Amino acid sequence: MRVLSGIQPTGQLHIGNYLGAIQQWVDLQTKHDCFFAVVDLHALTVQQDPKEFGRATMEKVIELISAGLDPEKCTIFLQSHVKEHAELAWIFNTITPVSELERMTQYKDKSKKNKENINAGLLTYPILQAADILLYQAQGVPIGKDQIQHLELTRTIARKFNNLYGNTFVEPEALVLPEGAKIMSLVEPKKKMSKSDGAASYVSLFEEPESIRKKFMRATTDAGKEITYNPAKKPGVSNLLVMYSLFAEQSIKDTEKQFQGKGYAALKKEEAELLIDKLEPFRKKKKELQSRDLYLKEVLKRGAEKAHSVASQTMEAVRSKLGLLSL
Ligand code: AQP
Repeated sequence: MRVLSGIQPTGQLHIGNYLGAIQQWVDLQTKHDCFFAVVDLHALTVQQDPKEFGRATMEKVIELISAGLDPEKCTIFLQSHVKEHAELAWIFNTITPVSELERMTQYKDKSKKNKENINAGLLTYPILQAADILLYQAQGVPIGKDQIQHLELTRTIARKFNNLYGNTFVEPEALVLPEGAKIMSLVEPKKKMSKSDGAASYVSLFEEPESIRKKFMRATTDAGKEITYNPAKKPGVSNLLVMYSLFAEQSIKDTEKQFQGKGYAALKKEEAELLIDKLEPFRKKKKELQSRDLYLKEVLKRGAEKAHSVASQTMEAVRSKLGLLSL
């Protein structure tokens, strides 16, 4: 199976990103032909400081490798290194109704949050995402729950192009985990954990131990004392239980049993220590990679070449289907 997924370079890689998406990537890379992109063009929908942007992009590559991606087992590349992404996105712009884009939840949320910069890119973001995926003829796209609506639109775009111009694209399936696909904010546990919602709401994958302890101890919990899984009535405790069970690799039921009769404070304390322990190898690996500039550049060069060789073939087929002349 061909697999593709991506992550933005800006902001912190948090445990929501990890449990919903990256952990799947690490697992899939040993079984499938995987392409993972740092989607730097997507991040430009928010204005970036050019000096900081390059640094953040390289840091995201470092973080993905630190979290378990192995450049020998999968293709890691930057979206902007493969020009076909922008080219195919333009073609898809011409077959996607604006009304479909306007009903995307992410567009509505982000335009509410960024009232002073509702740019066209924010609206057409899912079209570029469709191009990212369809260029590689990916059958599987490992994502968190928040991205399912965009993946549906990608499938619609693939079908529409195929109907209009003849069979060209594979219709991809979303690979969404049964648990962890939507980790909630530590502050507002009815909202998803999000890097743009303030540092107290998420734990970074590379967070220092003291800060992990503080964030868990301050996490919002619910009325009552009992530690039971009930997302509707106890969203805060349920979110803590989900995260604990995923990091401890045990069921939610067993986790409930483990904390039976103990209070919320005990759960928070033990959860913080569990995460400190589990995230330690990531922190170590990140420090080690930070000085390996040449190696990282080589990884990206190889990744760009491999990605381009697949993307250019798809684009050639698209150009020919559309009647765009070649030289
Ligand atoms: N809370 C989450 N739970 C599970 N999965 C999540 N993902 C994001 N948040 C959660 C998944 O992580 C992958 C990469 O995400 P992204 O870089 O595209 O960023 P995002 O989805 O926009 O993540 P944020 O933190 O919510 O960013 P902002 O604040 O900018 O909107 C995706 O597969 C995503 O589903």
